[in-house]
Amino acid sequence: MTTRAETPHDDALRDQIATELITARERTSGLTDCVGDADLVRQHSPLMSPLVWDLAHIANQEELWLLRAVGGREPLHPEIDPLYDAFEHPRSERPTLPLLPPDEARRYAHDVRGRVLDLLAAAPLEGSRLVTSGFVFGMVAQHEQQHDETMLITHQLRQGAPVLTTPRPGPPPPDALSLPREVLVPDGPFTMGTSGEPWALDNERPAHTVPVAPFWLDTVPVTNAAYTEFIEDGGYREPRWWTPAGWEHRQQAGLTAPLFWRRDGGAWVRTRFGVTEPVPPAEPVLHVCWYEADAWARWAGRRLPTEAEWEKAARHDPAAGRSRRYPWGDAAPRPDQANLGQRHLQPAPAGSYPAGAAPSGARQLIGDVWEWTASDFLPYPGFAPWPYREYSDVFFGPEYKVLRGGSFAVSPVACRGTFRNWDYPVRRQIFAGFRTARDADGEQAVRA
Ligand code: AVJ
Ligand code: FE
Repeated sequence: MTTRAETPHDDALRDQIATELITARERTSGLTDCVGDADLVRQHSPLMSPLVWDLAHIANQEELWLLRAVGGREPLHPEIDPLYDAFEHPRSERPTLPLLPPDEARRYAHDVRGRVLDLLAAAPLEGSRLVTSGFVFGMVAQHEQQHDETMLITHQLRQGAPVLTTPRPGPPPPDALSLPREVLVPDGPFTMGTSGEPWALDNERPAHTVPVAPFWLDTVPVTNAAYTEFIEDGGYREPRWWTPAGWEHRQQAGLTAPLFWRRDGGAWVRTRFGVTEPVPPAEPVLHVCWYEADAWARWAGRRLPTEAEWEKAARHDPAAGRSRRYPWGDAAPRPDQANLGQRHLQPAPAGSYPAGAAPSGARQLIGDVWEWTASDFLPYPGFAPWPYREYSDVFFGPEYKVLRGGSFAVSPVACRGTFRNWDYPVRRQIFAGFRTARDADGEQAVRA
């Protein structure tokens, strides 16, 4: 036999790739078909691209990586490549570019996708590193889902009547109010990062052993109720809780509460996707920057966990002595384990998803809110940029802080215990909250 063997495994992989691409496109369509053309081309915030830019950028990346790099095809519209290169034009200037109008952007995305599904039926999934295990197809599906989260952030910043609705998460389990405040993660090295996860991105690689001293970690993310105590205690007026850079930013930006919060009489209300309602006390706090998370932790006598601590809590199985894909094991997330994929437009109450708990008892490490860590975004020992430098390599350095765990807006395909996100410490529009830690020095856990 000289032709490529069609194994059942190969068929299953092609089906999985097609499902992930189709799932991503349904979400993209949902986020762009729910508003009119004026809302698609408008810049809702200087921090964000117009939605129509994300739409054509998604298609352009898919064309570059799948039709051109894998399929060897000629460009469909070579003249538009520079418009959708994220490094040629910062977000703030994208509205001034001669972008494809909404109907043309949709047609471009549709044309690319039709050709990609044809290619997928025939392309080899071995023979080069790019296609092995379907990596580059998985990378493109993750890329579209990452931009879907970006577009959801644009929706959050958009003014006007609500256009998105999803069911709210259910109530938390009965034990949510009696959970210990913190859980112990015992002393010892663990395997951080991965060398075997087929669709892991370059910054998650390679697997390496990291020593981690014992520490206590919050069982659940910090809630709105706990965050409000800091506000009411004058936390925003006390320089001692803030780093010098954090205090300077707090002053200069006039921070007094999380983004999208406002006082209404004696109570806090917040606006989410066009709906204003009282701040729900049991929900993990969202839309705080790294400086606010860090200040809250110091006020509470604690600190943010390092990235290695976070990953050990989320992946290390002390019974088997190895790192797993998720807090609950290696199997893909079920809806009762994690709030992912924009099933809800909000985090679930703290203490939800007991079936998704880590061995330590920590809950909601995956899903609900991105969690700020203490760590700068740096390459792991042995890191090699792949398949393009602009994904991670050009961002490494102390100006970015790492976020872990994914939010309600993150798709399962772009979420795992090794996944690393990063942003500037001043950013608040992202779906980020935090939990805190402290060194373990032999005494008992602090009770709730
Ligand atoms: C990993 C979320 C920081 O949106 O800037 C999308 C993902 N990279 N297109 C970003 C990404 C290229 C990236 N983050
Ligand atoms: Fe992108």
